[in-house]
Amino acid sequence: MFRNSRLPSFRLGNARNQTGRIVCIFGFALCMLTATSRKQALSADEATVQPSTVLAAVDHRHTVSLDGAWHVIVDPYGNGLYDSNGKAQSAGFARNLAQTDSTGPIEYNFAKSPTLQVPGDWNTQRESLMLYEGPLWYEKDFEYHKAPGKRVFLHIGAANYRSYLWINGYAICEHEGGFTGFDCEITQALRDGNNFAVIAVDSTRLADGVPTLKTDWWNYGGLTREVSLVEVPDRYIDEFDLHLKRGTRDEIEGWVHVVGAPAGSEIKVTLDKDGQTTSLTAKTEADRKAQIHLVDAKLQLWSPEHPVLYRVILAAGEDRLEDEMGFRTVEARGTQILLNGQPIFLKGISVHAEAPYRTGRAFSEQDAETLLGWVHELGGNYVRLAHYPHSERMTRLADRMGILVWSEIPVYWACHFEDPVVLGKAQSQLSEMIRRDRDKASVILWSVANETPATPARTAFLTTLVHDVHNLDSSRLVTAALLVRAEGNTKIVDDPLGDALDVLGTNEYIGWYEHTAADADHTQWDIRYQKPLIMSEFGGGAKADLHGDVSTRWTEEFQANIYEHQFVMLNQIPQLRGLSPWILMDFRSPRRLLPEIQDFYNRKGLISEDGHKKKPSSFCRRPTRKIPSGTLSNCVLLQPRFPEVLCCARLQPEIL
Ligand code: GCB
Repeated sequence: MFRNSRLPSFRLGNARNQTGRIVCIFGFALCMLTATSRKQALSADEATVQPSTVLAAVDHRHTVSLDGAWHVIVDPYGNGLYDSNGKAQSAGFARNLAQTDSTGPIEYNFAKSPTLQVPGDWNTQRESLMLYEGPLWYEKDFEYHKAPGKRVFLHIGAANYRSYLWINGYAICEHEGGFTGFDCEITQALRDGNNFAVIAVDSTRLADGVPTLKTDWWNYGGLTREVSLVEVPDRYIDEFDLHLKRGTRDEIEGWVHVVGAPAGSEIKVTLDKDGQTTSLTAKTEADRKAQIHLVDAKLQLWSPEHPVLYRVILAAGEDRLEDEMGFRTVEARGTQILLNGQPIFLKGISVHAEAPYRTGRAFSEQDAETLLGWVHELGGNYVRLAHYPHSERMTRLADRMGILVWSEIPVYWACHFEDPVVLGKAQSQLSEMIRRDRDKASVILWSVANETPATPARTAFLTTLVHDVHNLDSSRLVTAALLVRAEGNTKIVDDPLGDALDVLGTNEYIGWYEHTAADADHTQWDIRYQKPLIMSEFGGGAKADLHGDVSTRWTEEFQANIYEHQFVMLNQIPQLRGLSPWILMDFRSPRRLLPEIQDFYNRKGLISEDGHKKKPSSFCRRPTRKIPSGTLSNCVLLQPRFPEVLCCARLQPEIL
């Protein structure tokens, strides 16, 4: 998110004094350098800080990667970043100065500092940074020759949590939010030839941040996803929305937005499937958007069984953007979720962006393949990407694999719901998430929150977010994982937010945080909304390979027993339309301190961080050739490709 009020006020050109020397005042130190030591790319007036944006389908554009080794300076007191009032300033390390005889003391040196890999959290790259939360500087030299008439953006896949960006000493933009990608225009600050980028990332948790101070996941800091340069023409497509119109099987509707396009500019949209093309031209209006309505009688619909993707080519003047997209509808009708007009049951699991095998924040294609591969192996057609937007590689792969996605922003637990500034931060992350992933057929649910207390301020805050989603993207469903209250053996879902949601999500931990596993068998659900319900979390912890009887906590047997009883209960919830138990893989959390069992890991994974499959995962994969009689006759085959695999989530008769 970009906040004007907090922009670094420093401009390199502004600080030049009459003798041609640049004077920077930083904290109590005065540093000077000769102006000739750097070739100036901009005059004082030209140097501007622009709001960051999100370029749609940026991963399909021509980019130059800046991934790899970056010099880093750990700056625990924010010495080079904040002034004595804690305000961000540009007069510090951003200038990447080197000591010469004519300068005052320069107390940092990027060139002599060690490196870390980007993408990657800093915590798992250097032992001493495992628990580090604070500012850390990144610097990279790069060569760039900009083609005439092009604009260039610096793309950041994710930087946790606040980041400040400079090119060649010029402040470019500032961003808040650790899990959404953003793009900053750097056209004017670039030089032909040698350049340097400096990015300060501060992972300090903020009471008024999103999320707020306490979370149950590791606060991995740094440039956790890819960094690249993106070149676009002067007029370029920054955003589009193309989706199948509800109630149809062949009508694609939406719009394409072209930055800088005068009204009446032509846009061509082409759909290509194995050489069979359909196209349409449309004209931009005063708002630089062209409305699209394209009919393709032979359109093949995307679904988990047939994840058909089209090549979609958007052409606007000199800009050409090619994407891969599937087309499907999703809607809620009564207590049903309909995919392409047909009822669907979401058989899935929750996943954190924790890297399998190597730990740390997940970012790579291989991470995505392992995590989503396990989801398929468990028989899932759906995944809840908790608790923040995951890497775009995950949603791209979900598109290709046919896995339906719940994607959410980190409005988690006790955010400062009374504070309009916090609302602004949540809104910003929400729109960045939607802008990036609105081209993914796999994403069917936008979640606005997880386990928030049902106060009036919270409900007003989240209702605003729900309306935002409906305004930004009316083609998908809005959900949230709600807390549930209990009276005796009855769980009551009456959170007032339920009014605004399209689909209810509920978390419960019978057998782990409350009661015994067997108590689930007698638990009734009183759901006060006639809407589809997803059991968005349930489960319990086990240390991989620790065995014992079902009453011994932390054993795989104890964990499996929770699942056994949960399915008895779940089978009795008529409006259950999906489940995503907690969680696919063990993940690091600073709240999980029990020695020899947790050691900073939340152990509720069905799989350990090094790939050990615990008992409940085989429970879900238990070969059962025959469908048992009685209540189990309504069980869902979780793995349509291997029909012998059975897991017992009941479908309603009308779905079967
Ligand atoms: C929850 C949270 C999740 C935690 C989980 C747990 O309800 O939504 O973030 O990790 O419980 O393990 O306690």
